[in-house]
Amino acid sequence: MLSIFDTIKKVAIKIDHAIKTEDLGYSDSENTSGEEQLKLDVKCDYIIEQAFKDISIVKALVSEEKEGVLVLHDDGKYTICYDPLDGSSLADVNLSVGTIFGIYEGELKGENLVAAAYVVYGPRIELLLATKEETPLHYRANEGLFDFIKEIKLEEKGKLNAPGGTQQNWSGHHKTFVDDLFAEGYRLRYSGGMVPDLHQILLKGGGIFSYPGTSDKPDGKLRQLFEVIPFAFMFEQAGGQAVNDKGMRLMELIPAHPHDTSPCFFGSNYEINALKEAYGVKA
Ligand code: AHM
Ligand code: MG
Repeated sequence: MLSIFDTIKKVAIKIDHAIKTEDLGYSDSENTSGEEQLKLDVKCDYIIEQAFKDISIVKALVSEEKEGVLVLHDDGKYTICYDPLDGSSLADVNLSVGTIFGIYEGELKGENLVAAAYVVYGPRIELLLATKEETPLHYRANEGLFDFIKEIKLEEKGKLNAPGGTQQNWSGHHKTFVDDLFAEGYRLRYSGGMVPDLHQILLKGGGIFSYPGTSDKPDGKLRQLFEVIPFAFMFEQAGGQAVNDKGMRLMELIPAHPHDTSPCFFGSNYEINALKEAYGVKA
């Protein structure tokens, strides 16, 4: 596993360089979800593929930017599912973007995720690593290397509200839930990039990020293997919760297809309990 984490650190530095120097225009292709790919999406995907291809414990790679599974080593142990540049459409307006990694052992489903990591490319490069044994560890890049900052632990209740999805297409009960949080004094913190938005909640001690099912996207937008399950693991390891609109733990998701999506809610305990109540799924 250490060789995987070391590779993630090297990849982070290279992707940061690509963000700062590469063409921000569109490529000629679409990804599996039918979204136009930027040249930068393709470049970051290539950087990751090249970095992992000689790591023998990596059995396969599954990328948000590619269809299917790329087998690297038949006798490898782990499959790495990754989103090379989440929020890439924010790069041209110079907002923060990120890379997300889920490391799975065996069948690709929530309960087989053994570690997760994400990188935020903002004014600085930051990295969170989480394994089953520990609370997430926070690192910051310093001249090409990563300094350990601290362990990340959520409070029981936070102050931040990051409500995703197109409001016009929210359900009535979701709108009421979001409005009630603001009426309670929660502050809006939403950039449109799930990595910096969730990073802010993790580092500031709590709050909630939601990306619900909507009338135009009943299963939400965010992809289970690359986005939802790795962040669900981060939040649970930090002492918070991560559930879908039925109140089910996102770590129990079993995607039928690598690019399946799910409504998702990540937060500290108070907000997720309030969400379950608002959705009538209180456990
Ligand atoms: P991407 O992987 O194509 O960049 O999409 C994921 C991003 C998330 O970072 C963010 O939370 C969400 O899309 C916002 O989407 P929208 O603005 O379409 O609601
Ligand atoms: Mg993404």
